[in-house]
Amino acid sequence: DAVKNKNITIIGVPLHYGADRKGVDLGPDAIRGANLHERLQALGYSLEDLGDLNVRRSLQPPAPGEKLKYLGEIARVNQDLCETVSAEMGKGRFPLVLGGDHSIAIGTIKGVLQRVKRLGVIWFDAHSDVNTHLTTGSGNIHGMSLAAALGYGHPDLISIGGAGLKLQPENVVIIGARSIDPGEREFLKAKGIKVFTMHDIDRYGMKQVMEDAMDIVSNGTDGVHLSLDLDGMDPWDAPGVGTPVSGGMSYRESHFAMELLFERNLLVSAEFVEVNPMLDRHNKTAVAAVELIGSAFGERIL
Ligand code: HAR
Ligand code: MN
Ligand code: MN
Ligand code: MN
Repeated sequence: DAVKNKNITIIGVPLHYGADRKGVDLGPDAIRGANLHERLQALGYSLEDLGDLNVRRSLQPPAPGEKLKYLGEIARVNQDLCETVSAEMGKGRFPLVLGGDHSIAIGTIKGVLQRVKRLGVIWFDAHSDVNTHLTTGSGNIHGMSLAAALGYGHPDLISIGGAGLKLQPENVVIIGARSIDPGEREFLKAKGIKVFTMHDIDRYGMKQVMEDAMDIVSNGTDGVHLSLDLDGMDPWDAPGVGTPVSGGMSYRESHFAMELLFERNLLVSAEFVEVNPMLDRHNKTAVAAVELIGSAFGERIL
């Protein structure tokens, strides 16, 4: 079967400071509670769950207008995550990271980069997360994580995992975008990052989009990381997210994308982020996350 690495390490990161909104810190347990372990074990994977990284509670709220809210704690948690991911990959294991807000992609990607220098990334998201402290409107670091992984943004974010460790823009694709800020649009253009917007998915269909995306991220790389923000899905199917945007990928489109990803056997690591059970009904978004994980790891209808 396609995925060679049958040894998965689950790492929970109960961080909400990057979204500056409570509830997404409950994401890791909401996902575990949707039978993540059973689902992966049924596919023949051997799991180790490290539990959750430590995140400080009840920090002082940021000053009004702050452009890097909770920078200190976010940088500290991401450094810890980076080291944990890198150590697990060093043992030959596949890191499966559960968020938490999307700022944790900085730590995950930096940790993977320590092991796979030429890394491709598929960024599944309604947003492009390429703001910096200079372009952000909200000051929320979850909107800056892809820029930081590319080497742009505050020194305390881009230095995580070691100076000079970064993604190359030609090895990154964004899929499902439909909410991009003016500063982000300029950034994406200037760096030449390929974005498959919802318009492209409408126009070409998910099969073509995924084939093109996988060609790009696998060209000249030694592995691919999947960073999946649940708000990439349509809020109808994934209502428990902090920044829902209508007009997203359907349940079937997102499943199909995961199934195609499994067939190509490109992944070396993955993260599922922005699940907020406090905004949900019946844990629907965590259930969707586990179903997507199932498809990405080889589940088939028949
Ligand atoms: N672009 C906006 C900002 O930077 C919104 C970011 C949205 N949130 C996320 N990221 N969930 O994907 O504040
Ligand atoms: Mn995101
Ligand atoms: Mn998003
Ligand atoms: Mn390339």
